[in-house]
Amino acid sequence: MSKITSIEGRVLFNSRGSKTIEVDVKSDNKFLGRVCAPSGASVGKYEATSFPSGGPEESLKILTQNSQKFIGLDSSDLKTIHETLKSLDNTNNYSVIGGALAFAVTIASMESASQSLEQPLFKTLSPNSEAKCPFPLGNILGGGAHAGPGTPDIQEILICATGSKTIENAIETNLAVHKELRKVLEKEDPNFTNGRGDEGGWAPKLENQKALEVSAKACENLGFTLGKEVSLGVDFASSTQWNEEKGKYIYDRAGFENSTGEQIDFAADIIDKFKLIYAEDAVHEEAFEDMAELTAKFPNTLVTGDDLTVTSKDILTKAIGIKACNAAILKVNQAGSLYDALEFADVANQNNVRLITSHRSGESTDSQISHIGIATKSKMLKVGVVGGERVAKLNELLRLSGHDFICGMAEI
Ligand code: 2PG
Ligand code: MG
Repeated sequence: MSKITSIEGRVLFNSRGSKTIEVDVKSDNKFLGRVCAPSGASVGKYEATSFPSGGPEESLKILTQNSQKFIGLDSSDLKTIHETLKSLDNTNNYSVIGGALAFAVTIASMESASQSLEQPLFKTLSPNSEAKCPFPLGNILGGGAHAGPGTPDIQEILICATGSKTIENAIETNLAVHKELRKVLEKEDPNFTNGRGDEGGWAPKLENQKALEVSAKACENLGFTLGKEVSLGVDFASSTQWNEEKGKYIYDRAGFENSTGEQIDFAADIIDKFKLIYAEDAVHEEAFEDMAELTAKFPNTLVTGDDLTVTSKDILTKAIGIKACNAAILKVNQAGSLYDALEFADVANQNNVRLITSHRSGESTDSQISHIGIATKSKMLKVGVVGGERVAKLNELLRLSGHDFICGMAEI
């Protein structure tokens, strides 16, 4: 058992250039766990608040004023560390201390404990289970809240090398599709600037259907059959389009509106036509019944909740009750602390809801989420395809597989 001997933080920047908080937890004066919190652009209504009203500086001040409460704790005792945070903030959305602080303190403690135990983080989080590698799921074309005017309303078109037998091949295949898509886009529009969205996916001036077609074309050009070697996914991020007052989904960029029924058909047509393996937030964050309709219709697609389930075990339990989804995103900072997120993972795994551990659009170069994906038995790891802060997570999977820590790919 190693004891926390120091804990300190600092304010620095994420991949979008926004301020965030980083925390260093040291055990036995030498084992360092360092974690920097990410943040989202398309944020669910019921997510933990990233920072209190005073921003990252206020979270840092709270940490500094309360650091003594963590000194002497066993750095691997996640529950006690979580409870210490809860003693500073008993709100259910971390609005007092900020979910980003809860994220950084809990993961940095477990990282520090792993250093002292001389084992990878995923083993500290899940000591007894067989480690499988999640399939990387990456953004190849972006729009919505992650890219500017003229791009698709749909937030993300994703690639997953579903036919790959190794992590090396899966990563290489995703990279090849991303590269080929650039060529297809340059042919389609000679003025395409090679601009990319927040997560490294291309950000062309195209409407939704065309964006999906060019993505499929890139796969075909490489000799791949959709649904075989590779599969496409979509994060509709539909809460971005949802207009509560009108009771409609407004597709500003493409210039149409969908009633709730039309939105279900819109998503279903895309799932069918492009044989999607993965469909995230196809309806808005409170449309549980509509999601259930899609889940019943597409048993072979991961009909996934993100803003819908916000890594909350209570909301997931509600979703399970009405079979709203068969898969769910796990983002630790949506929940706040790692303890909260692991509880959510247990509920998902006990109820056959497949997990996808995910990055945020504003990221750090840390790679602990790769370990969290393995430890939670996630089927996929949604971390992008290119960009230093995205590749850091993929490279960590390669490092672990190179050491024989992981045996085989997860079964989707
Ligand atoms: C999402 C995420 C990550 P953000 O909606 O799934 O891709 O985006 O971090 O902006 O919420
Ligand atoms: Mg999403």
